[in-house]
Amino acid sequence: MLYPVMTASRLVSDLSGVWAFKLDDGEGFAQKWYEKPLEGAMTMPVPASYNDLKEGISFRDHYGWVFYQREISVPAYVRENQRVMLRCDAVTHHAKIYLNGEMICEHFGGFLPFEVEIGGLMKDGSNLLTIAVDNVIDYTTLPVGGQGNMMGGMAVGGGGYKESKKQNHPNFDFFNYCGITRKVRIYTTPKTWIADVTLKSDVSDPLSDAPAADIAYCIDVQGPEKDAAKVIVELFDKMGSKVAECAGAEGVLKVDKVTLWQPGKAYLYTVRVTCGEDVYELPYGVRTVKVDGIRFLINGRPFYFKGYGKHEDTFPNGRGMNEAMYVKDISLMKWQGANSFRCSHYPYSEEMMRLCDEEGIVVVDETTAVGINFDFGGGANFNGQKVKTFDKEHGIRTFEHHMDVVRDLIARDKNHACVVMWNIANEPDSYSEGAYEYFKPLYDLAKELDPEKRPCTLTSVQMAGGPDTDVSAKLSDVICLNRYYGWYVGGPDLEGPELMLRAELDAWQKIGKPLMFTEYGADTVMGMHDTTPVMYTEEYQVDYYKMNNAVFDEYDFVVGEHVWNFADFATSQSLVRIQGNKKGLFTRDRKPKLAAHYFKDRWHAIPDFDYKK
Ligand code: GCB
Repeated sequence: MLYPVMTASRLVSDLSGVWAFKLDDGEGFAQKWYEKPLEGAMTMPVPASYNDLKEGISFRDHYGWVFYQREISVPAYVRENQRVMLRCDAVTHHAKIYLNGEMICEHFGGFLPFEVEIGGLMKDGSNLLTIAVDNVIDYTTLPVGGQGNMMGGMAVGGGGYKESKKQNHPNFDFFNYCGITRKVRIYTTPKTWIADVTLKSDVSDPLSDAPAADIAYCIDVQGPEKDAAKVIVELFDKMGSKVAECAGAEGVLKVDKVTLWQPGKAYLYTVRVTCGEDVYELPYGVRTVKVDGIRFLINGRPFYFKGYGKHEDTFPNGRGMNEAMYVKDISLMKWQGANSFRCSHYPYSEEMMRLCDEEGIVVVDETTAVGINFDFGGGANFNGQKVKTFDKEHGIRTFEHHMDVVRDLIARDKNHACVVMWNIANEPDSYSEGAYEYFKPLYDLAKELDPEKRPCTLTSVQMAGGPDTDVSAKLSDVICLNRYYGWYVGGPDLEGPELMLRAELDAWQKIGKPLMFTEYGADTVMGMHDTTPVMYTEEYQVDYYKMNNAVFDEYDFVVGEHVWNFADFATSQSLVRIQGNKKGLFTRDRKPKLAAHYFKDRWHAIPDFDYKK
């Protein structure tokens, strides 16, 4: 799906601002709140997660629906002459959209965009727009919700506890922030319009000084004149000079001397598509990505991933988009000598992806598939009894939606130079009966839909064991491990875990694929110090990382290290979470812990390319 931009033929109107808002008391749909102005509404900014914006635990942990509302209008002459679209970039997790009391659209999944045509449905003057949002998660949704607290296993007397009200139980370790978390926009196009642009570059010899590139394109045109409309595609360099042009809905832009998009040294061309009356423009970086033996090649050279698993998590926005923090985070990454991050555990905003293209940050792009694992919480997460994740009768029921998420993610992000790999799922049950059958079609779909055929992976949980039990060994192009040797495994001992880590790497080495660590980390409370590095102190975090990194450095097939996490973040309350997950190198407000300085030294000494021979 194309990102909405203003061009010579398209208008964009941003509906960000303060909307009317009300928590559903259970009567919202029965009383048709969407038909008239919300009574007794409170104020709520869009975009933002609502949870931290008003006080009280019952507000923060509200279970179920909420209603957002505002008036919209579009001049009649625009509606007569153009298609008028309402686009939501992300509504978490389930949305129903009403215009003047009629439901016009429903969408499942909280982290990808959707849109609906509204021009023909609008009346002159003011129109009442209501967006109802549901935050309920269960074993049919992504992310997955369970029926008990996955980290509650340590609570004493858990057996006697009965919940007093319905609540969500995330089967994952981040706060279930919800609401209209990204922008809502109205945009227009001519009646015959450019519906999609797909680009794929072939670079003759990316290692030469002046490589040539063939950029193959495919333009999807829709509307009454789609067969007659003439398509022209032009390519402009950074200075605005035209470097190639081609006619037709499919073709190849030939560039004799291409400037490649490089990690840390981005270069973006502009692709301008003209089709009849419609004009669409997008930034585009030319680069290659390939797995070759135990190497991960970008532009033909062995790349080493230095960076983080992250979250879209700031105060008080929650998961709400925060462009100032995006810019700050990338500045901190560069300060630290990092070159990459993973969109754990859901697709990030389109604004962040565009920024990474612009800043030369390498991204591992992830679906919303987190929590597909019924062993979390000691396996008692589902109704207090042990159920196998892929049990035909009682198991997970996410597959169809998971396929849709892969489809929509690739449709949204396929043209981004920053994206070098797709992550199909985080810490799923990749080691039980049924795992291969569940995951194989998802990998196949990603490969089929991605014009670039980027590498695919899943980030594997410690419980998955090694290559003999984990389906990643067969399915993933790059083995991605989430491992906590010296924290959940063996902490505070670092010597035994070191041996275990080495033993695991010895086993993976035999399968001949590149491997990276997509998570490793230790909870650390900022300001907690000791001469003996005990757990939770800043000293322990540094020692933990030194041990793990020294082992990574011994293995040529280890092609990257993504720490867990870039910054402290909000999660569900539990005995092992001290006002959030504290594994950040930075605090939630982006102050560096000792380990941030340690990594700054380490990463500035590690080159982006050719670190391992
Ligand atoms: C994991 C998860 C991540 C958690 C992390 C932790 O394995 O993938 O979502 O936050 O561990 O800190 O326990």
